[in-house]
Amino acid sequence: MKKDKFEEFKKFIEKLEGKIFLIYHFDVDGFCSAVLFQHALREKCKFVFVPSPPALPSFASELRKDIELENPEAIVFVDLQVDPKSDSYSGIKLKTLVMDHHKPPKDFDSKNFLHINTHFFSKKYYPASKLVYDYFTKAGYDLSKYKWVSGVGVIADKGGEEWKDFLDKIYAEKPELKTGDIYGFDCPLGDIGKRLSSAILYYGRTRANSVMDIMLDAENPEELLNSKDLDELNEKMQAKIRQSIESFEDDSESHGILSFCEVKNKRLKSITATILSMKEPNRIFILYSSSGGYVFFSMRHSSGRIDLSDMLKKILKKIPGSRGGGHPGATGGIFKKKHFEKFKNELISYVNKYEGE
Ligand SMILES: [Mn+2]
Repeated sequence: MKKDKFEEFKKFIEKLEGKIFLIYHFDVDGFCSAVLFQHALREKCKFVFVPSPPALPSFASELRKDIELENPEAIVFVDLQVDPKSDSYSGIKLKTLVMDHHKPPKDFDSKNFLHINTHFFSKKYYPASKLVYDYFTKAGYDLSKYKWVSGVGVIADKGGEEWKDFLDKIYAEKPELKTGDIYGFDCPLGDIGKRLSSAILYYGRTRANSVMDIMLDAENPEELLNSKDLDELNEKMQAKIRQSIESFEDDSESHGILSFCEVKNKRLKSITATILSMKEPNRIFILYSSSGGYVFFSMRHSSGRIDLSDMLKKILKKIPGSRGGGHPGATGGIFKKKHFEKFKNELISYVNKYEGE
């Protein structure tokens, strides 16, 4: 089997029909991946969109109930890491496809389970919306009209610098988008990402379909750039994000290059951590919230000096019942609240050791 598993993908897609559960990472890249997937197959499949956080203990049981109720033909995960042999997924026997770019601990193929991950065939940082776009295009599905959706996902997931050539193709077709910092956030495609991420934050997981509908309906980037609704939401959320960043100054606790801060609005964790980390790339920001006896955290670090994904893997091994993962510069996860001090101390000693080297 070739590592890109493209032939297996093609076969899987050819056979796909009927009702499909499309489970996507609840961020802009995840949304864009799901939208592209549906545009490619909307003639023959009916999609049920399920937004997913990267880690939530109740999610698998929720999913099982939904499967029983809706009886889908297959399940597709985009921009998410799923282990079919894990306790939370065991018992789900449906045909499953995973298309992801989060660093997997191992490969997960089995009889009904196809796991495509960019880490198995590319050294590049490869956002999921680019992976979905590339595979469908290579398989002969015409997504050229929605190339810009992939561009939005690539930029929002901080992959713009890696994929300049791809973005240049979008700019060649749509020169009106080529203004500002064209591979970064301050450009029209970046603006769409910001607006969508505000809408995602505003509606939350329970009303995620409101955002999904806006995106599925958009035939071109102008519709999203000129939308008054998105504008209003964006203003509202940007004000809240500014507040959250201001309160970080008062509420945070620092140890060396590590800064911990509990956030009041749990939805703002990851965006606040991202913005703080862009301002101070050498620090590591851990923003967290707690509920139901669990701590949920987002961790960010932009300088690239420490690989957060490697660090987290080592630390979470020592914390029973914890889950998490992500990319070198951005991770998230969950553990029991009673382990908070241990989590903090493990991080401090890991970083101290690392800095000592
Ligand atoms: Mn992603």
